[in-house]
Amino acid sequence: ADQPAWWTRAVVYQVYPRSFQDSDGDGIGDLGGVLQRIDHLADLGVDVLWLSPVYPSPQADNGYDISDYQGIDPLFGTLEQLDELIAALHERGMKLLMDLVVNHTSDQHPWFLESRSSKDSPKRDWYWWRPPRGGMAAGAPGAEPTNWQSFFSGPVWELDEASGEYYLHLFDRRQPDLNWENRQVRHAIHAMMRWWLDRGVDGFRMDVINMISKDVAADGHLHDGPPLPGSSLGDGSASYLCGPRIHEFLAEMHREVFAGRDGTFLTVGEMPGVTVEEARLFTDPARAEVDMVFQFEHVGLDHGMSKWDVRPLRMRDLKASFGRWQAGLADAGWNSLYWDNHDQPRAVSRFGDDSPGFRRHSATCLATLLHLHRGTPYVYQGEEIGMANFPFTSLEDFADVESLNHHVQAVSAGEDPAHVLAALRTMSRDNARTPVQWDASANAGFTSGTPWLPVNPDSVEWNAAAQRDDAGSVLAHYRRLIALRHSDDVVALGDFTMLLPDHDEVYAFTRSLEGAELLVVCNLSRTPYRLAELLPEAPAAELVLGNMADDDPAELRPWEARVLRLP
Ligand code: TEU
Repeated sequence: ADQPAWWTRAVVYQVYPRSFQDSDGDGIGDLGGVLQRIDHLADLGVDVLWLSPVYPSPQADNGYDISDYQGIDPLFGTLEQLDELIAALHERGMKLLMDLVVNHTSDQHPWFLESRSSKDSPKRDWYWWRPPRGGMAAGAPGAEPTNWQSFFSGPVWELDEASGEYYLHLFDRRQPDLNWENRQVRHAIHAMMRWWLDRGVDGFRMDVINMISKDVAADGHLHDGPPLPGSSLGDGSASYLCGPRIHEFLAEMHREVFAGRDGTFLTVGEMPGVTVEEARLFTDPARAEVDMVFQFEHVGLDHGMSKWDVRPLRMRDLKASFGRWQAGLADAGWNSLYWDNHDQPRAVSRFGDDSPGFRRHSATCLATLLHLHRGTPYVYQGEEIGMANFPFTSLEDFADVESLNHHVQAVSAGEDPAHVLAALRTMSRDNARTPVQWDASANAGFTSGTPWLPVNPDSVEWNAAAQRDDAGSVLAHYRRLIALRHSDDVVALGDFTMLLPDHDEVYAFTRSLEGAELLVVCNLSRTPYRLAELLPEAPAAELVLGNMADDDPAELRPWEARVLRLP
């Protein structure tokens, strides 16, 4: 049989550079800061660093709006520093994954400026330009070419007064969508990707890559989506999630960029709304599209009509979702495993219990649950020290474009501002974006200046320095989980079987490979359980890894997690 791919035993660490470490005192993290903290990563034992965008950008969406694909924003440093980072990582046996944001560019990218300059521009067709709806005056309500709602509130169409046409932006209006139907666009992107690989990077995390193919009729028509309740806009996702040419585009990219190249690369497709069936097609090695998907089902389980309509997570839904993904990719395909990233609230606050008595155990319990699944685990900066949501009090505390746009839109639609603020407090992406808490000093060691987002006041107690030499810390637990994946083939490759699918508080499963079997049991609640009553084989099994020092084999305590080896 083929050797299993190297990334089946790898762990990825995500750096959101703006909030990781500042080296020059401007209050914004930078590449110099990543270089200073690189031994934190080596210490943790991670294999891959995924670096969120550092390219030149107006920063309308913190770098996910790129104005030059082949440079580094002076805010973050220089290309030379990026080369240094590649070398420093490689020296330590780690790889660098760049963020590839090619569904859209910044509206300040020269391609867009040129495209916008005239209807006859040779780059006009590089973006999605459309006239107002038949017979309607440009700018009149409803004149937008389709009824689609943007991810960041309002319509996806922005009127360009000069030409009287609209351009498409699935995200902010400063993030126009590229037209992948145009062959020149695809070639330009492939060339850019090859340029980065030649420089020494080890692959790409591909931002919303399942949105690059739009369902467009031969005459250029785009279709309305079903109306959204209580809105004049509609849901256009059927026209842009996993569109008709998506597999063709990704197979072509693989051929043009990766095929035949020496070295070991990693490609991760970030794919909101992807189904298990589609994910299997994207990641079946035989099809040569991408190595793994990064999907969103589990982080949508506490959403109602939208992410701002927050619902309690039901344990059965989580088990059903994770279970379905484990089963669906059991013999072909691969998934990413994550609780946290720069777009999600902090896991210990959202899925765990961040009150003082339970924070450490709930953080390590969630980590154990996740890292013992089949797939490649991702650690988002600060997660490994149990960082929690920020105690936001007013609208002025928020910086994120998604949060600010939502507030404007919801309040103008008549929602109670206090209610909107409460939702932001729970779900805003800014929860993930406060500076990493390195030590107990002022600004937590993140910057000598004024941080662009405030440091969480709990940094006095919750910081990396306080945990580094404490074997009972969250940090030490992450180190052990990462080491276990490296050393134990059952963790990397074993088959997954869900146990107790209907239990509301205890999450349990087995992993098995060629006669070896691990039993994982996690108590996601404050209720203690008699272990023998839940899983009779558990009390006698050998403890491989747990999150409580003074273990009582018979009892599963609040937020306790155990990895056991079955005889
Ligand atoms: O996010 C993809 C995405 O689907 C977003 O809608 C994300 O889920 C949302 O922020 C949650 O409400 C990617 C990036 O990770 C994100 O930071 C960017 O803003 C977005 O693409 C546009 O590039």
